[in-house]
Amino acid sequence: MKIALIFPGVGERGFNTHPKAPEYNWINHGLCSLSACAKKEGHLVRLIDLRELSGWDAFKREIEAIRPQAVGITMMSVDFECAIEGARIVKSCDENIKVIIGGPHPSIAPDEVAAYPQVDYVVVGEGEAIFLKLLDEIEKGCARDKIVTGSHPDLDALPFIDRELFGCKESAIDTFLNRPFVTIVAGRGCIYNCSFCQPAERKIFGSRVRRRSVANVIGELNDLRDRLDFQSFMFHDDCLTEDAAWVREFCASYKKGGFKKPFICQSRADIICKNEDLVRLMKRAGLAMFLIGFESGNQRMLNLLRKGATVEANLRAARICKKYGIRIWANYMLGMPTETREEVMDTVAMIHAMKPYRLSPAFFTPHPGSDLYDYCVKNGLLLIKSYRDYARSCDSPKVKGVDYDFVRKAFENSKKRFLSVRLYRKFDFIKERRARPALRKFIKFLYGISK
Ligand code: B12
Repeated sequence: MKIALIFPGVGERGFNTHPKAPEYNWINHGLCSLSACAKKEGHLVRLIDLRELSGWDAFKREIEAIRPQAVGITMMSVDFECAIEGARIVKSCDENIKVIIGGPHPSIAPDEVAAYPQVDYVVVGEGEAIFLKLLDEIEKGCARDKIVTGSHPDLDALPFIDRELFGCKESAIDTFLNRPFVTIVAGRGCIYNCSFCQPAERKIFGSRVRRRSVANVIGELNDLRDRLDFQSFMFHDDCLTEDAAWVREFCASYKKGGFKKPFICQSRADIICKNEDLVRLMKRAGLAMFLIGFESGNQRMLNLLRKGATVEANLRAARICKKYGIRIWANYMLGMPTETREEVMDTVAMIHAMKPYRLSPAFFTPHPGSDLYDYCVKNGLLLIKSYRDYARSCDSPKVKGVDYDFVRKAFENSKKRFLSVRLYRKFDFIKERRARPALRKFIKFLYGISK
């Protein structure tokens, strides 16, 4: 069968955005995996990446040129409108083309997606096996329910993803990482229970984490070395370091395989604090940066987020990374429900105290399928009106009660170097624990006069 896979990732930044931000030309692993499986079965697969197109007319021309029998569209909540519009245009070209939609949003809210007449099938969860089954049934002309549920595959049994679908080109997330840069998914699922994410991810990947064997991942890296001569890579896993034994085995095999290229991955403050030896081992194997969701510098907020970490652990984790020369990409959020100005400033103070290599602030965004989203709905706090507002940037208010003018200023200030931070750097005594409340007060004072 001739299939078109569609990446509608223009919800946040619009068309023609492909080269503008590094992560905006990253491949989509879900589609690449579906493509590898479909090609293995002999199907012809083409990609339409909306980020590369000038607009909907160009999309229509692509569909008319490819004339697929079926299209597979992936969908995050932020891309809802683009995915649905894409499906409408597909049907306007030829109503016999079957439209199959899967991904995070359809897995969380299948009925909402199935309500659209231009959608033939909505896939809940992981799609490899069910996608092939649907293609087979479409070919044979069988009918079945509109909403279908996928199954959790044995990841080692899947073919390596089809990176060629996206032309293998991915920009490095930072200039210190050389190109060719590649992204890898070593496992699926997350054991943690953060309220801003779960239970949504469990609905896609199940409650257990399934990780590929180290040998399988090394096999893919060997392949990528031979074919692309990659110079650096990133693990996309939600929390690679959650399985310390896996990471230890990986580091040993990576070194044994003669790999020396730097890699980066996500981790958590509590894990870093509890496993300093693991951090040292990873550094020796090539770890160049940890992306860490510190999220907040206020304990009440960390508890609300069910982060399972403390402010003290956040600060300690940052110190451990610095000790081993590991760069920190600090993810944090401002504007949580019920968060006070003082609590927002606690995060600003924490970030200034950490002085991470990279700052990655986000306006808290309640995502459908998460407990904090439900909390916002239940308490009448949800202000999001358009799917595009599910982006982490902030063009319009997301949560009732949040003073966005204040949060915007705090957001900007979190990225600035305060005088107090320079003092903090200079005078060791301020680094002492006892002095921290005073430092916090000082930062709040400075913030007050800078308003
Ligand atoms: C890598 C990643 C990114 C990359 C995306 C790169 C890219 N080009 O796709 C970057 C950093 C750019 C990114 C950005 C954003 N992301 Co993101 N991201 C991830 C992450 C960590 C991994 C994705 C991944 O590769 N998963 C592994 C693959 C195999 O799984 P999959 O894509 O879900 O695909 C499987 C199934 O969903 C299904 N499936 C998917 N599509 C289809 C299509 C069909 C036809 C079928 C049958 C099946 C199917 O089958 C696939 C194979 O089993 C996930 C968390 C996670 N663990 O998945 C978050 C996640 C997807 N991101 C999320 C969010 C919120 C965002 C942002 C909105 C954040 C922001 N900046 O504001 C943006 C959106 C930008 C966009 N639209 O491109 C949320 C989505 C929540 C939601 N309700 O939509 C997630 C789930 C994180 C979370 N827990 O909150 N992200």
